[in-house]
Amino acid sequence: MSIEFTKYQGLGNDFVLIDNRAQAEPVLTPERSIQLCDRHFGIGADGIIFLLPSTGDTDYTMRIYNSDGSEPEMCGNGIRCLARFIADLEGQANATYRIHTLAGVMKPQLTANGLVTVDMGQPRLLAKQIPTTLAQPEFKVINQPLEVAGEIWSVTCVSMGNPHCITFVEDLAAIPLSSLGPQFEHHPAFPQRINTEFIQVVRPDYLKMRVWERGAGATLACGTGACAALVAAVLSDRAQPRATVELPGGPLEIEWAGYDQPVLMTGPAERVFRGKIDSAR
Ligand code: ZDP
Repeated sequence: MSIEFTKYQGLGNDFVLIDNRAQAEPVLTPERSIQLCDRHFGIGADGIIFLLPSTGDTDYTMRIYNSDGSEPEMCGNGIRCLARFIADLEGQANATYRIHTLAGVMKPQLTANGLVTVDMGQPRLLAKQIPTTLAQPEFKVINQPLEVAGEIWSVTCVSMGNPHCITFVEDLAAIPLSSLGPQFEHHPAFPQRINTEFIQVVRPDYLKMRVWERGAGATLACGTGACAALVAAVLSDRAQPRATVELPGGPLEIEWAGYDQPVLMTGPAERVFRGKIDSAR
């Protein structure tokens, strides 16, 4: 079967979007998604995102496969791309959508200046919600020591639906991401594996970040990761409630007014090209 796709990117975090509105299950298998994400043997992407029919009181459902075929609960840059994809399909500007994800309902809004703002819901901070064994299930993990690669790192854990481990560093450029990243990702303290963000606080309203994503490795940007990083920086008095998080692919604006408040993420999402593929190979 031939399937149409559209490629989108948000700050260089790139996704293949599939119009899956006619069916409740993704039309591609995780195995086929791995092939398509390959940058030499496929289309090339950090993940495959499916626009599915609504679930409950929402407009649509989003599901995503990482480039390794695993399925994360949420994807921040991806949901901005999904909102742009829906607007392109439906021909609407400045719309707000309610999207069902495995991490709950997310609310992306296309703004007049061409960006997308997403209400990402509240961060989850308890060890059992991450999940991590770094604290008792009902406790938070803020500035806790974690040994990785023979060094002690001070880490803060935040779930934006998907799990994140944040560590603040003096010199971001000096971090050997590709050797350290996998050791965080597969550390026994994180039973569902982990996305890892290294953050340098330039100013209380300006953070720089590099990320090693669970199931995708070093990417140019991670929306949920930028949200988790701002939450971690606010919790440890390093940042203001509203800050710019600069990723290798560009800046995101993140806002979190504190406990019981949702995290708001604003950034770009752009269509790159369209094409056709076979559902199986
Ligand atoms: O949690 C995970 O396994 C992530 N790799 C999912 C993708 C996150 C993403 N980069 C984001 O922007 O939040 C899409």
